[in-house]
Amino acid sequence: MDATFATPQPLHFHAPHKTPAQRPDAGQRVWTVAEVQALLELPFNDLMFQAQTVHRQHFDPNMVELATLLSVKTGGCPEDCGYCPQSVHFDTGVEAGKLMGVDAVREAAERAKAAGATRFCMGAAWRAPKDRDVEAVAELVKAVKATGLEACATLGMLNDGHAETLRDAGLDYYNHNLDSAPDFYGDIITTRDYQDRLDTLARVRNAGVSVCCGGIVGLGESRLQRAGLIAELANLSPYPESVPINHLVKVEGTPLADQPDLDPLEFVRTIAVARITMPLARVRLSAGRQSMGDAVQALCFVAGANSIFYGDKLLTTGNPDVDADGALLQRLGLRTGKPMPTP
Ligand code: SAM
Ligand code: DTB
Ligand code: SF4
Repeated sequence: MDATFATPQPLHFHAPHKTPAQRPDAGQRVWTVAEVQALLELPFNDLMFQAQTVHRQHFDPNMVELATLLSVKTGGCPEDCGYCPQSVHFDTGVEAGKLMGVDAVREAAERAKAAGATRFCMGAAWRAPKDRDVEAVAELVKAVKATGLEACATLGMLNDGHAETLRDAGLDYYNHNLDSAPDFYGDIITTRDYQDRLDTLARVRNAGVSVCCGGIVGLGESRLQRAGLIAELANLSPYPESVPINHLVKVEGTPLADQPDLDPLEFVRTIAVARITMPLARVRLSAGRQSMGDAVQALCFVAGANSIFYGDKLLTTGNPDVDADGALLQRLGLRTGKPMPTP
C-alpha cells in the first residue's frame, strides 16, 4: 500500500499564522479504519520494512528529538481520565499544587537545554485554563523561548482567544491528545467528550500553532480500536505535526492500575502504523519507556519513532534516567537534534 502523500511536499513545521488551507498538504490521503487495521496485521517484518521505508523517505533515520517535560501545575484535576494520577477522582497520592513561577520554569528549561533537550513541554492538570491562567502560562512560554528551546504546552481544553495568546507568546506546539478511538473513549473518560477534544484541536490549528496530538495504548482497547485511534489522528486535516504515542503507565489508585500488560510488539506495531499514516510527523515514543526495556525501544526507533521524553520524570511518574538514555542512544548510533522532514 502506498502511504505517502499524493503531493510529496513537507508540512510547514513551525509555520505559525498559516491556516490549514494555506498549507501544502491539502492532498493528504484519507485512511479507513480497515486500511489501518490491515497495516497493524501485516507480518511484523513487512510492517517494520514499510515503516522504515517511509521514515527514510522523509527523515534522517538516525536522528531523535529529546523533549523534556515539566509539570507546571500538578494534580487536583476535575476530569476523570481513567489512566491519570492527577485526577481528583482517584486516590493516587499526587498532591495538588499551584502554577509554577517564571523563574523556576526558566531554570528548569535552562537545565533541560544544558542536558541536550531541544524541546520543552509544560503540562498543567486543568480541565480548561481560565483567561488569567493562559496569560500566566504565556509568560512561561516566553521564558522557555528565551532559552532557545522549542516550547510546547498541554493545559486541557482551550476557549476562544487562548490559542492566539499562546501563539503570540511564541508557543510552537500545543499538545492535546485524542487518546483513544471514539468508540472506546467513553470507557476511559466520562467528564468530557471526543468532540470537546476536536474543538480544542481546531482552535489550536486555526491559530497557527503546530498540533501535537496522539494517544495512549494499553488501556484495554482492541486492535481494531487502536486502528480507530490512528485513523482519527491521520485523518485530521492536516494531520498533527507531532504525534505522541503513550504506553499506559499503571498508577496505583487509578482504575487502570491492574490492567493486563499489552504485548510490547503490539505497541511497536502502533508506532509503525503512526509513522506510515503520518509520514512527515514527529512520532513520539512517549510515556511508558521505563518499563519497556532497551530492545523494545530500539524496535520503536526502527518503526519510525523520532522523539522521546528526556529527563528523569514525565509529569508525575518516572522516565528512564538521562544516563541510561544516553547509553541507549549511543549503542544504537542515534544522534539527537530536531528531526526536520524532507519532501
Ligand atoms: N490535562 C491536560 C489534558 O489531559 O489535556 C494535559 C495533561 S495530560 C497528563 C496529557 C496526556 O498524558 C494525556 O492525554 C495522556 O495521553 C497522557 N497520560 C496521562 N496519564 C498517563 C499514564 N498514566 N500513562 C500514559 N499516558 C498518560
Ligand atoms: C503526552 O502525550 N504524554 C505526556 C505529555 N503528552 C504531556 C504526558 C505523559 C504523562 C504520564 C503520566 C505522568 O507522568 O503523570
Ligand atoms: Fe486531568 Fe489531563 Fe489527567 Fe485527564 S489527563 S485527569 S485532563 S490532567
